[in-house]
Amino acid sequence: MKLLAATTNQGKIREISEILSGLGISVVTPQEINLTLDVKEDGATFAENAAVKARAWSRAAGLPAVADDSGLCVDALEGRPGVLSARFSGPDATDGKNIALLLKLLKGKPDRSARFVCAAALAWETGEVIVTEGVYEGVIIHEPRGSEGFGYDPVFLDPELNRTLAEMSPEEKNARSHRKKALDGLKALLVKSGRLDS
Ligand code: ITT
Repeated sequence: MKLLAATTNQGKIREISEILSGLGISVVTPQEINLTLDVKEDGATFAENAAVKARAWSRAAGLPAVADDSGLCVDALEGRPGVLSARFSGPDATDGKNIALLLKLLKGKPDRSARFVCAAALAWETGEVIVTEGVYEGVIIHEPRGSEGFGYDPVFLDPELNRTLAEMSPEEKNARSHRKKALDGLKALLVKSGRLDS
């Protein structure tokens, strides 16, 4: 089965490819097939945005496509940045600016609990789409730690391991992350429907 990783985020591409490896699925990237697409993400939920992205990329590529819409939901910020995580600090957002804004908004707030949410959508060229979700609970620390991963990883601490996601190897993050849980859900649905061998 040939599957397009329907994302422009290199961090996601690395993780999706690694998590889906060994299943007899050949993951191709937009770069590899010379495809660019700007999909409007104006859904209110991760699931809606993931489905819109998966359908659009699948149609454009003529291939089944897996899209990921994900983000960080912080309790003390009423769930923000949520679906706006990528552009939290504005149109010129970078991971560094997003983290700086997050730490500024949390200054003096005792509740540092947060979760990463990932909706994974798999769309076929027919427009059929399935969506699953995964959640990773953690806390936001006061200073970035570690250099692995991407996005908010340096400030997201796994309380059980007492390490940030940026202090974990890719294998460690991919064994427990919100993305891993969402993609495992997709795999299970594919096996159940007979589209993938278990
Ligand atoms: P695509 O839409 O092309 O997939 P994007 O980065 O714009 O790329 P999203 O709209 O889903 O994707 O935004 C997700 C953002 O949430 C991402 O840019 C990070 O800031 C954050 N994020 C999601 N998963 C993360 C993870 O595993 N580690 C750190 N930050 C993450």
